[in-house]
Amino acid sequence: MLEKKGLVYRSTGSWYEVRDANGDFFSCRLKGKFKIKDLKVTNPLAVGDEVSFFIEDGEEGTGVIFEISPRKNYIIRKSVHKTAHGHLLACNLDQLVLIVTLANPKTSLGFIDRMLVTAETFRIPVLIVFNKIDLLPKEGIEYQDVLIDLYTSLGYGCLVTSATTLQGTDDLMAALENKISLVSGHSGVGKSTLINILDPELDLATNEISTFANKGVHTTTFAEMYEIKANSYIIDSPGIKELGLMDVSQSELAHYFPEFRDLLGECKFHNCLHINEPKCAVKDAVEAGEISETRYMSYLSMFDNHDNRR
Ligand SMILES: Nc1nc2c(ncn2[C@@H]2O[C@H](COP(=O)(O)OP(=O)(O)OP(=O)(O)O)[C@@H](O)[C@H]2O)c(=O)[nH]1
Ligand SMILES: [Mg+2]
Ligand SMILES: [Zn+2]
Repeated sequence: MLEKKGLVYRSTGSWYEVRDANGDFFSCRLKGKFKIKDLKVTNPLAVGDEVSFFIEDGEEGTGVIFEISPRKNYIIRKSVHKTAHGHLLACNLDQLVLIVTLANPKTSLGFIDRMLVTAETFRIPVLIVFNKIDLLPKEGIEYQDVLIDLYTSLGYGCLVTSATTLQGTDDLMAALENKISLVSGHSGVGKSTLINILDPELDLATNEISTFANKGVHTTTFAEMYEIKANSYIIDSPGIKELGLMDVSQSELAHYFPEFRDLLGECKFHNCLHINEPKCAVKDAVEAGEISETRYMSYLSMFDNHDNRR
């Protein structure tokens, strides 16, 4: 029996593709009765996890995972099927690359802000990529510039791309260097198309928007990691329709809005929730135009998410 360590590159239900330090791949199962402490999840393992596995004599190429190394961070959403549980999207990330578009299928600010809050729970840096610029009319570009100003001022990276004209794709490649990046966003925004431009050899499946918009079909159906360049890893993942927050209580929520965070000591009540309390520094800042109204609306929407009450 041989013991090895490796990185999970792909997870498809009960099988995991794991790459060891030599670059060899092994198809692994989890050892029976695998329990993860303190984390209620529908998938115990995700892409980006570091695992220890053993290979039984005579079983070349397949292995059994018996340990998951402690995670430095992860991106998690509420499970669509079991709402008390989370679903891990990916683990041990250096950055989240959030692909959005103001063209079709248009990404809402509410969705962007939810993704940002999720990343903020572990302070994972976020790069927001505004794709499909080739399809935007002039007014759309002006509005996009307003959003870029807003999110840049909050400390998030922003990039404008087009998979059609290749605008911004060199900058995107540069932003991925020497990092493990999760690429996420709605279905059809162009995640796989952009990754194919960065590494044409991958030849990932992509699809016309009409096919999934009508049937709700996602072209990419599971997350998979690719080394697009030495030491630059990118994880393509299935589109997300709605992002249910996990592990974010009402009292913590404001801490995950960087522009609120800076004001939290200035509210009259130390336990202010910034909803209808008097002398609230956050609400005052919204009224003074120092905090964006759209961000405050997103805060209220996430706050009202009943499942988060605790
Ligand atoms: N005009 C234009 N079309 C684009 C651009 N980027 C992607 N597309 C098109 O958008 C459609 C969807 O692209 P995909 O790459 O499959 O989208 P995805 O985000 O991977 O979708 P899922 O895998 O379902 O999550 C395809 O028809 C692409 O050709 C762009 O910058 N401009
Ligand atoms: Mg895809
Ligand atoms: Zn307040």
